[in-house]
Amino acid sequence: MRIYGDSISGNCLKVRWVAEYLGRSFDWVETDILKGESRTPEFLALNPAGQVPLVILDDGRPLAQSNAIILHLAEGSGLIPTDAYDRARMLEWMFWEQYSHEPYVAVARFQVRYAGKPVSELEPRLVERGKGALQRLEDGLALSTFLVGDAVSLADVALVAYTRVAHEAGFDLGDYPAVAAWVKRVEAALKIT
Ligand SMILES: N[C@@H](CCC(=O)N[C@@H](CS)C(=O)NCC(=O)O)C(=O)O
Repeated sequence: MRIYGDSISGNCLKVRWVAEYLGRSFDWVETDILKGESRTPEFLALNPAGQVPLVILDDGRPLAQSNAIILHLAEGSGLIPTDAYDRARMLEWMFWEQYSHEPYVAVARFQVRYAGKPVSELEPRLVERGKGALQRLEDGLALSTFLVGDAVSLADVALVAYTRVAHEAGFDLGDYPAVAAWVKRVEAALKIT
């Protein structure tokens, strides 16, 4: 399997972490999005969306979208609950991550860390929505060890990716103690350093 990814991207790291956790062998093809390497004609032939992560499976089939990729890689593993309702709850968190967390927390981080914007100049709506997403996580984790019950799942993988670096956008995880403790638990469970 070949994974095209940029190591600065949480979406790409999700794929790397799941592949490593499951002991899958892969070649990592570092693809620098800041240099436009996901927009070259060669890359667009592999993924017309022009984005990483992208995997080329062992049989040559391509697959994009981080959460679709990790779902495929983890099929049949302990990272996906067997109970149908719990599996759907895992997906609930993963869809929420893409629409209501990543567009604020990850975008704010990109603007500060990689585009050089001061935190004070972030669009207020981005900050407000990012804080709202972190509070939603805090509430969801108040009574449980992981996002879906007592075992680490793809929901945790998807949501830890940008939450663990939220401070790079000026968010203070000290305001969200359950989230801060959960980040450490997920990093330990997945052996992320
Ligand atoms: N929803 C997609 C987002 C993919 C995405 O936006 N990738 C970014 C890096 S995080 C990218 O490739 N940006 C480069 C570009 O669009 O040119 C996923 O979860 O994989």
